[in-house]
Amino acid sequence: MTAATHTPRVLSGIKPSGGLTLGNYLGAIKRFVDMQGQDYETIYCVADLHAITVWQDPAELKNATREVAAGFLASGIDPTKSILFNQASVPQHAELGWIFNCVARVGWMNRMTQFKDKAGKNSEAVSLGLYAYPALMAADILIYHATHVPVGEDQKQHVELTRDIATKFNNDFKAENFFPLCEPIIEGPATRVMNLRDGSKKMSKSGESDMERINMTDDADTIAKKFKKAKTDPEPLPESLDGLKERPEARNLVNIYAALSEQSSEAVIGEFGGEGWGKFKPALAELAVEKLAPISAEMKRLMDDPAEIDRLLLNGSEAAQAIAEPILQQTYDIVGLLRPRR
Ligand code: AQP
Repeated sequence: MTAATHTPRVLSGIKPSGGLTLGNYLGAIKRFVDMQGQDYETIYCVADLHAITVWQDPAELKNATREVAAGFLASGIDPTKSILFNQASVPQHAELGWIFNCVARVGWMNRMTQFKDKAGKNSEAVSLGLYAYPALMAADILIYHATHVPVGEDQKQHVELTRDIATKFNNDFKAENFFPLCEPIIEGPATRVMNLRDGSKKMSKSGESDMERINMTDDADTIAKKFKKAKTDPEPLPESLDGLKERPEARNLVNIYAALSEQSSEAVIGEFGGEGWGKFKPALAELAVEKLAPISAEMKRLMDDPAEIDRLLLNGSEAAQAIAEPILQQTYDIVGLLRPRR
């Protein structure tokens, strides 16, 4: 049995585990929007099943799910061009996820650095779901036979694991090429946006302090304040990129500027090399406000009509299931799972 041939298919998602950050925007959403206009079939999901691998307040989760959907839509994901849905409304993800739990090896999971980072010293007490998360992520991708996965740098290892799972499944069940070997797409100057207070950590939704991240819904004053207080060093910006090698915080701010202004980090250094932070930080804040303010205004408008967001997500979930269900049924047949029918 071989995989159906189809146009290159893109799958990616974001967890509703807190407000969207500039890291999510530059590392993921902005690139999802760019791929929509190219020669791909694009499928994007709000990964609510991944969010609950750590505690989420049930009273907040539905709202957070709609807010991530609003973030996608406000940034330019067009439901007539892309399929947009929330993961819990397409049960085929979880069903294939279980099969992949039985394909993936414990030794593979033990090597996942994101689990080690998130579990920290507390690894005995975290949920089994947090440990198994990458197998569900593999299912998110492979339930659509997706071929391309745009992600930030932090997710590269999970996409590589997805390839390992696909290969082992295809070999174990002698189902040559049934699951394709997907490619991670990690491009541009902002594939790892760093924490504003510590340039060795990535910017995260769930980081401890609000000052370490820019939220997509922050207002202009808050954005200006956060960049002003962002950790830097006393040196002015260097005249060449090489001069940023040992300066993680400075490099991060230059990369953010580059990604927001859609130019290379070299070009930013060309413009600001030799300047001090008193000039660069206000310019960065102004640029971030210019790009984020219209998105956050549109998110607020969309969030005023949750029924409309739900309607769009329902359409997306029907379109997603139309692709996922036949692939799940083929998978069940390959594995030999009985489904008596009337
Ligand atoms: N700092 C970042 N820089 C670049 N890309 C990033 N992404 C996340 N943070 C950055 C990318 O956003 C997509 C969605 O990520 P996710 O929400 O599913 O999971 P995450 O990577 O765990 O994101 P957070 O913000 O760090 O969430 P929490 O704090 O809840 O764990 C992915 O493509 C990711 O690479």
